[in-house]
Amino acid sequence: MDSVTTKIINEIIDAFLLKGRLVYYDALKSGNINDTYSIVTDYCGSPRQYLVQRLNHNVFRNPNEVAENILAVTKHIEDKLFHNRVRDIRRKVIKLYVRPEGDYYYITDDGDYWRVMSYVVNSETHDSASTPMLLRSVGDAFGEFQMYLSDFDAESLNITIPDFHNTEKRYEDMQKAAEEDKLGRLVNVKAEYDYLMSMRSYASFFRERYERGEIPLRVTHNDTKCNNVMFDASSSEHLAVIDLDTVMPGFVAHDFGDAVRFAANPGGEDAEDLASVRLDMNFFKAFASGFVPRINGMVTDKELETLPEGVLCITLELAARFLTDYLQGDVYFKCKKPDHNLLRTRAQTALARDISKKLPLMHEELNLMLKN
Ligand code: GN1
Ligand code: MG
Repeated sequence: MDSVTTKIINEIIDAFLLKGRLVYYDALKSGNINDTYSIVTDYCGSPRQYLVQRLNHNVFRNPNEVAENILAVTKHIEDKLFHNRVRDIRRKVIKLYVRPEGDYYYITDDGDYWRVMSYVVNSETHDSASTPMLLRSVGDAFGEFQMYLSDFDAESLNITIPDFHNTEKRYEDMQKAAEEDKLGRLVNVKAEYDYLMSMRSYASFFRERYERGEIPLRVTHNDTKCNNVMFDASSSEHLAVIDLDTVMPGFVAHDFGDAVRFAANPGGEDAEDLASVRLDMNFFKAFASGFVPRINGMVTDKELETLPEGVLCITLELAARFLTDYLQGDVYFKCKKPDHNLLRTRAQTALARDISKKLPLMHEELNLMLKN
């Protein structure tokens, strides 16, 4: 344990009046934005576990609005679980801790925002989907999340990151960064840039349908990576959906698409071997078989019809975001290895190419699924 973090974690324990004395903490490495630690305290001889997180204040400009959204959404889900007489509610929805003064953050002298969330004992998350069964369960969890929030007023949510899934804006930012090319890096991603620009017409796909009144805005999670679903480590039952910082009004196809983008690519998001990057149709089917039955009946036919385009659009969008960050000097996403944003750009662009070829296949599979 390094002494700086130990000192801060002890301050957080005091600020939130957490039970016990710090025994141990561990950094959880999977996030690209916030810093997360699991901590263990000793409370009169018995261990207590919590999640402690430093919110990236540059990305989330208004931390209190993030907390308000999390509180509102978790309360809504909790009420539903209670109403449905679900047991072990604390394992199915995370809790955000509040300080005695009523604050949801401890702010250090450096201006860092720290918060505390419940830790679900005997749980695990998966950074990749090892089996179709697991992915079906991830689909079920995110579909259930949609369902629980289907009667939540989307308008009442704060916009924690403006234009988060505004693909047109992401394209504009990429074009601007390419025109500036301030680090001379464009030459390394010219092929990827040209491909993404050739697909630009997709950037307006969902906005146009929304403006024509064909698809509505709903409460969406907006970061549906499979590692944002917790599982019971013994029974493999899915538990809480986590990482609620970006819950905002959005399109259901984006949640569907982002989950497939991440989990149905066996190469992984930042694969170095591009030959391993593809959309695996078995994984696609597995996710859809968990997600679609949950939302079917609640969403419109048009929303169901456009789920495959969600996979393509969100992949193009993330490729554009990685490319932009690479050109701007790696200022947004945490880089965990050299040229990380370059690798991410290449992998997501390769994935988008494969996804665009498989659009008809995805439509076919979904049509079959909906007929049965
Ligand atoms: C970021 O930090 P993490 O893994 O929860 C990003 C997502 C990207 C994702 C790509 C607030 O999420 O939008 O899809 O990286 N979150 C934010 O791995 O920008
Ligand atoms: Mg996230």
